[in-house]
Amino acid sequence: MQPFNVMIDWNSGTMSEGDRKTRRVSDMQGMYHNQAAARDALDNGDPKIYEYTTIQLPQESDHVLFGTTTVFPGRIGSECFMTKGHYHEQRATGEVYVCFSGHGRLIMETEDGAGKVLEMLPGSVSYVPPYWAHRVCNVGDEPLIFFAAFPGHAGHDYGSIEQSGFSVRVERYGDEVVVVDNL
Ligand code: PAN
Ligand code: ZN
Repeated sequence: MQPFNVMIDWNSGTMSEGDRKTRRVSDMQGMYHNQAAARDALDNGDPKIYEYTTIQLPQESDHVLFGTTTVFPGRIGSECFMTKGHYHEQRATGEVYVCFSGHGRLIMETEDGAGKVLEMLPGSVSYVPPYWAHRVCNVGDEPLIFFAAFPGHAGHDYGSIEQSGFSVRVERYGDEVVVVDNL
């Protein structure tokens, strides 16, 4: 394989190569705590929650996959727009998130019951260690744009999160951001 460049447009978070996916409320059924608010959002235009691009490379451990994500600002009820979140299928793979613009929270947890929430802001580089599920919430009024890199063989396990969710959620009231237990 030959080395190559890709270009990232930091205003939008789009990348010159790779497969861009859009996630709307309809793609995240049951993930927001306030189900009535989620239904309202669905009936009112099914807003875009986030978009992400992943470079197309062999999904092998010798390679490093990378991509950008743009989480749009907004809330479903009080809960901030967020990514679906996932474990890596190969649990023993980590990831690096580099935030370029906007303001967010990175929610992480393990199957052993450990949890951690980190702030994401321009210049923050967050390390997601192996075994930690991860989800990003936009707590600001601007798009939250970040870059991610992870081992090629990581794979994505969305099912575990779809079934049991994360143990906390991030809500915003006025300018106050709160992390609430999902009981
Ligand atoms: C990221 C995520 C991206 C979208 O590249 O895939 O932010 O979030 P979901 O995958 O949870 O929909 C990553 O963590 N890759 O491993
Ligand atoms: Zn990941």
